[in-house]
This record gives sequence, structure tokens and C-alpha cells, in this order.
Amino acid sequence: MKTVFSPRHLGHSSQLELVAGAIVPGFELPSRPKFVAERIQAVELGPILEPDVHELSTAAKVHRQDYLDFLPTVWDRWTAEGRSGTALPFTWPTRGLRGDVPPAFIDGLLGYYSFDAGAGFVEGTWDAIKSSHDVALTAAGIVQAGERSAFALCRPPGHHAGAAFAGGYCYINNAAVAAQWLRDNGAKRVSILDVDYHHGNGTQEIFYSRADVQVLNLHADPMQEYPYFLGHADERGSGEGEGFNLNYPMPFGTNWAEWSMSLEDACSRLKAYAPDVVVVSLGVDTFEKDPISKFKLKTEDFPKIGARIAALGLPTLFVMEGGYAVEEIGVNAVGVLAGFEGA
Ligand code: 6XA
Ligand code: ZN
Repeated sequence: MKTVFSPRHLGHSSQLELVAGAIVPGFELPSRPKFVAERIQAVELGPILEPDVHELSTAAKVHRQDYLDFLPTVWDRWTAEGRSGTALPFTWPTRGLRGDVPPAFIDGLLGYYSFDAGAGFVEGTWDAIKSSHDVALTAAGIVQAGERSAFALCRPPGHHAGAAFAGGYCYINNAAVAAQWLRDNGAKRVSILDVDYHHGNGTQEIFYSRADVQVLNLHADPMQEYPYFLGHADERGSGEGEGFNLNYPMPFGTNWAEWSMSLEDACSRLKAYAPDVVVVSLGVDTFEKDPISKFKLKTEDFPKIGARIAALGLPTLFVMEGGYAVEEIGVNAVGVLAGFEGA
């Protein structure tokens, strides 16, 4: 399996986040993909390629143009106010406030274009976002060209990013852009299978009223876990998209025996949809030792995820999302890919 990866993510570093009452270094560290890349080399999964540069025209089909125009300007707007550190929002247009008028000042704009304070900007953030987008599209091209699978080692991740908002370490929704590109390049139907611990609220929002992209999400119950305000089982799509969004919320402490039952159901629903290609939002923060998560998957379980996806017998694009126990992220993410290859 070929991996696509860009060193340009490295400029997105030292970004701060608000955790349990303290401003701390973010969990979404630049070392994360390094551990994955090292493991890919150690098990000889396949070559690691640099991405081609892609235009944002496909991204503009799943994101709003004004949001895409805003992202590259954040750091310059922030520093123009004499600021450094991490550009973060702190005011949001919630119920009773106007969410239809983008303010002019940077603090207002950051709130307007986000749903939390979990996607900060430093000087290198836009370049990292763009490289991650390029990684996803380059890997999608490998699958579209006929290979059975490819791995987009994206950083930053994407599944929390919606049509016009960042959040949860995510800015451009890499999996959604890849799915759209696959639709535009021959695939009639695409399934996105999100196995990250957190609900992929951005992916759900983007495709919620569409029947050409099925979205299946396995995740911690939003009654207990971030992102809290989406991901319930009764969210099944709207209009033409009715029935094409499927959520599998699970409680804290979920282990392989329980989690794999959701995977089994999702795979049978996916099979029935008969997509031309599958995009897997691959988060490995379901791991028992993940520092921000509360599921109980073990290292030996990850290859079984890959094997089950391989049994679908469909071209498959893996897109990296979350996973934070930095050493084990390599073993577990590559475990899924090796499990896919082995099956
Ligand atoms: C709240 C936790 C962000 C979760 C990021 C993630 N700051 N998403 O792993 O999949
Ligand atoms: Zn996650």
C-alpha cells in the first residue's frame, strides 16, 4: 500500500489548547505522523510519497468559499494586531445570536468560522492545512487510478471541519474533499466509514442531505463525549440524504467485542449501499491507552478492523484522523493497514 505524506505539516507546531481549565500544549503533536511513518518503514508496508499540489476547486464543493478564503488569512490578521502565541476564538454565534453576518475583526471571524477553541492557528498552520488537503487528494488519485488502496497520512486531521467551520484540530475536511473528488472522477457512490473515537460531525454535516455519499460513524456517545452536539443515532440524513447517514454512538469503556458489533452492522449497511469506493476516516484514538479517549481497543484489535474492511472487497482510501498515544499510534494505525493488506 502506498502512503502519501508531506513534511509541510511540521510548521503547525507549539499550538496551544484549552483543556480542563488550563491553556496547555496541544495533544495534536507534530510527532504523531512521524511515529506512523516510522512504523510504515519498519513493517515495509510500501513506499511513502510526497503529495502533488492541488487546487482548492474540489474543496470548494464541500466547504463554503468564504471559509476557504478566510483560512489562509488568519495568521496575518492575528499578527497585524501585534499578537503572537496561538490564534484562537472565544466568542461563538450560539442560539439567540446572529450566525449570518461575519464580523470584520479577527476575534469575531475566528468565532464565526469555528465551533470550538480546538483548532488554533500558528504561523505554519495554513501551509500544513493545505499540505494535508494535497495529501488526501494525491492518495485519492492513486485509488482512482486502479490501486486497491492508499493511505493519506494527513496532519492536521479533518473530520470535525464542516462546510464553514473549523474545530477539534480540524480545518479542511480531508476525507470529504477526497470523497467529493472521487465522485467527480468516476465513482457514482462513495461510502465514508469513520472509525475515529470522536464523531465526525463535519463529515456528517457536509453530506447530510446527499444520497451519493453514505456516511457511517462509529464513535463515543455525544451525551458523554466531545463533540457533544452531534452524533446521535436518530440523525439519519435529510431530504435526498434520508437514510444515508448512520451513527453508532457507544458508551465509555466500549471494548472490541462491543465495538466490532457496530463495525459489523456498519459494514453490512455499507455493502448494501454498494459504493464504488470506500473512504475510511482512520482514527486510532479508540485505543485503551489513548490519553484523551475512553474506549478499550487493544493493539491486537486494529489489524482486525483492517481485515474486516478488506473483506468488503472495495477500493479503499484510508485518511488519517485522530490518535494520540504517540508511540502506539504508529503500531495501531499501521496495524489497520497491514490487517487490510493481509486479508
Ligand atoms: C477536544 C477533543 C478534540 C478531539 C479531536 C479528535 N479538544 N477528533 O481526536 O477525532
Ligand atoms: Zn478523535
